[in-house]
Amino acid sequence: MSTLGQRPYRFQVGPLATDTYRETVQSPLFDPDECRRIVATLRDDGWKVAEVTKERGYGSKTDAAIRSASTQMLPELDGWVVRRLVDELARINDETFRFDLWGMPISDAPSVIRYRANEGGHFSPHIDAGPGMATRKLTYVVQLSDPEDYTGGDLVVIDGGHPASKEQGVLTVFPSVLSHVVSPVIVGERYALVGWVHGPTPS
Ligand SMILES: O=C(O)CCC(=O)C(=O)O
Repeated sequence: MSTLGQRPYRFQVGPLATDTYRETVQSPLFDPDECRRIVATLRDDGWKVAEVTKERGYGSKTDAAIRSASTQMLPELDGWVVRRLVDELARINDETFRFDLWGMPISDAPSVIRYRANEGGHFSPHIDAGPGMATRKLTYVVQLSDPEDYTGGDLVVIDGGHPASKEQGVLTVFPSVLSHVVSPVIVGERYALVGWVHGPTPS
């Protein structure tokens, strides 16, 4: 018997759930027509420059060398898009990750990210969880663009997992602690629906 804090603690032999930290799960979520409908709800004047977290997680800043993209929150957070997304994320979490989750805070609500070739659209390698965003557990990305509409713009989960499908409407989910990158868009533009599911404890 050992103690951790005040509690008696016994080391246990048992399965460790660490494998789920290296998974990337993909699943078709919307058909091409639905993807076009989602993009059509976005406001032309709704785009903001997408930011990156400052060193040590306190606040955010723009830095086009790290990330060049525009973002806007989904205009409808209580409609069919989010309902379908939430149902599928819950199913995937129950089946694969089994993280303790409490949901999506409004400050991290589903947003559409736009990467344009003529703006050098990309996102350098990064992780989504850490200081200032410690309760992010799962990152999700839905490809809203037809892959014929752009070249480059590949989402690659570097630290484990599989390369993300570029197929329109496919949802990719992975633990927010995994490092990932969006390669530069060379031609055209790419839209992706991106967000995070949070849990009660820091990652
Ligand atoms: O656009 C993507 O595919 C991923 C975006 C991303 O990595 C992020 O917002 O953290």
